[in-house]
Amino acid sequence: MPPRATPTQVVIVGPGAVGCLFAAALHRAGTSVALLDKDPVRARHLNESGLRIDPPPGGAPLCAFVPVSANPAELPRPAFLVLCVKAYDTGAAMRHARGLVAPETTVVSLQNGLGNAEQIRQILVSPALLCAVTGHGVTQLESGRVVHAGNGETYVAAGPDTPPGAADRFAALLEAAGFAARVRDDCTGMLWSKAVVNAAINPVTALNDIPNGAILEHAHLRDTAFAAAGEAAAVARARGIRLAYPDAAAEVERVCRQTAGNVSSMLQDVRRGRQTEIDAINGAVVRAADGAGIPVPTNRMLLRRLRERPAP
Ligand code: KPL
Repeated sequence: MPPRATPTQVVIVGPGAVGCLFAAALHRAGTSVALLDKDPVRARHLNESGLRIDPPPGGAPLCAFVPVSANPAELPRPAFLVLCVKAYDTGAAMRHARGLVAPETTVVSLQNGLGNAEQIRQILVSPALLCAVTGHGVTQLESGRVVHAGNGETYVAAGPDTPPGAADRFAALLEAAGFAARVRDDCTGMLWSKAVVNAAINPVTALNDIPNGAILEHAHLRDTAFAAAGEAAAVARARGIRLAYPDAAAEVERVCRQTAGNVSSMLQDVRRGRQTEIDAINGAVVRAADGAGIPVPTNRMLLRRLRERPAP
């Protein structure tokens, strides 16, 4: 008899919009997956009601009962521990989940913003670490209820501390779950390529309470978004970082069209009165620009205006 295949274990930390989308799709594909939540009450609720992902109009909803726990001791130590939490929660989430990291576990940061890997390295000594970014547009309606409003690619990149083959193995799991996943060889370039787009779309949508596609309908908002992206791209170039596209404004336009109906993650945070990722996105651009002596007035203005919002 052939040896029984060992199930690939994935634990996703954070049942937000992205975490629920990936957990439900991996589960449907037969991958053994569980969710770690920081909130025991919500974890109990998610176990009872399951996850529901509604695709763009016309598609059938994806419903899945994925085990959710707030107690890491109840979960298996997985092959991939995938952080899908907000950038400002990275440290706390990693401290909560650290007991799940076995010698063979690869930690995956599937998050927005810059500086997540650095935060993880402050908590785990020489972790096996993989970075990933996704362009999927997802909106959380309530706990476990997500609208999948726009498709996008997911990129996975090995860093200096990624075990050989881990990026390919993780991308293959995502592909099997129906996601277009590509492996990149340049982690910093990949993270900045996403951050440049987020620096444009997220604050402009958040400040104006509009979906991503509406940026292109108003000349002054489009100009602001393109200026923010152009500045961020100039900072990346000055630091010798290779972006995945030649023209930052054209990339912002492409993502706005691809995720036109989506409410950006930052606007979702603003609508719920929650903290935003502005410091890990435009704040990180401004800090890097200051280090390189590059003017970034639009990023500075967006950062200031988001920070000036009344505290949640
Ligand atoms: O990453 C996103 C976000 O909302 O944070 C985009 C790609 C802009 C989709 O809304």
